[in-house]
Amino acid sequence: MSNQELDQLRKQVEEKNLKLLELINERASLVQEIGRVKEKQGVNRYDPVRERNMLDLIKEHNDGPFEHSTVEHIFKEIFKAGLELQKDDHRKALLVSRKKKPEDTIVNIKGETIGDGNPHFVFGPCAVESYEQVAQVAQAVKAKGLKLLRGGAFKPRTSPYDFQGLGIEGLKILKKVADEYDLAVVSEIVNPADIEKAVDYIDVIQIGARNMQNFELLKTAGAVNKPVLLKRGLSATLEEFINAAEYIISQGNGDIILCERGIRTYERATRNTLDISAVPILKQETHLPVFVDVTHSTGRRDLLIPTAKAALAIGADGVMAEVHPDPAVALSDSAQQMDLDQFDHFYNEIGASVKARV
Ligand code: PRE
Repeated sequence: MSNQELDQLRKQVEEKNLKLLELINERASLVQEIGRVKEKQGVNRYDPVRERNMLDLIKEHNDGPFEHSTVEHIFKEIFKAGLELQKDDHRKALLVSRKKKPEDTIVNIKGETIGDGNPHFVFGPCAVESYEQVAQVAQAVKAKGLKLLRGGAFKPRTSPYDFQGLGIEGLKILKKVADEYDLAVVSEIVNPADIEKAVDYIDVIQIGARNMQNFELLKTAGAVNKPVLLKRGLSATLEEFINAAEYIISQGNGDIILCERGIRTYERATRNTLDISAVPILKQETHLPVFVDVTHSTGRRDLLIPTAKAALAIGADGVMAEVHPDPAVALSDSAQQMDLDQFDHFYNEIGASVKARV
């Protein structure tokens, strides 16, 4: 074959390439439109029956030289790409999406501006047990110039026979301590009916991992004027996590902090597996601040410092960890909470790494 002939054929192939390109993009625009219609109708994006019918029709018209299986493979890839495009459009349309709002959301909690580019910290006991217990931790938090205190009053426990928390009494203790030490408190609420009452006592509503897809709770939290710290579910994908946040923002409340707290995997060396790459992904996909709970993700005191450093290094807006004056006698999570000396050491170490970063 002369070079001239080859050049001629290649030129024709290039023309076909451009035609194909035009056609697949025209097809993609139609598929995007279908996606918008389906979104409005609340219909599943993936439709295998439709795909099968299209493939059958395509095969019926296939005169070769490609074999049916090859044609099917190529078109299956085109369907897959169209589906991805529909999903991408869906993500862009979410109110929590960075595409919808490019600038970072800053959540202001009594002057503590989460998401402002500086690291922030939430420390406190797993559960509120007594005024004295919370006050001792509050004093240690205050001594470090910190503002945010955590403590659980409603405890969703794996066993119904484990300590369930002090309920509203626990919130009252948190409020008293927060007022005395000029701190802001984060506490988990598990029942939508408690939110209205709870907002008088706490500064941030925490929605825990087990309730990440409790849609009634999410909607109720979205309807009040109070920041929400939303933890990732034990087995939730990031897409599910982002949609849970969307439930809150869709009701009008955009003051949301996302919190990665480890996911359930086959690995037993840690209580959960800290999905560290979730942090930059959530920061890219959403405009919300992202925290890492190093206590629940690892369940190991010896890993709190390295994981907190990793969280801040990868771009987390803050770290949450549990501190108890006497973890050995704690009514919950006794193996993983720091005592006050360990807390000092932890904070010195993290403080040094934060300074090294700036
Ligand atoms: C389309 C995309 C995904 C579905 O699984 C089936 C078909 C396609 O690419 O043709 C379009 C579409 O969403 C639809 O026809 O319902």
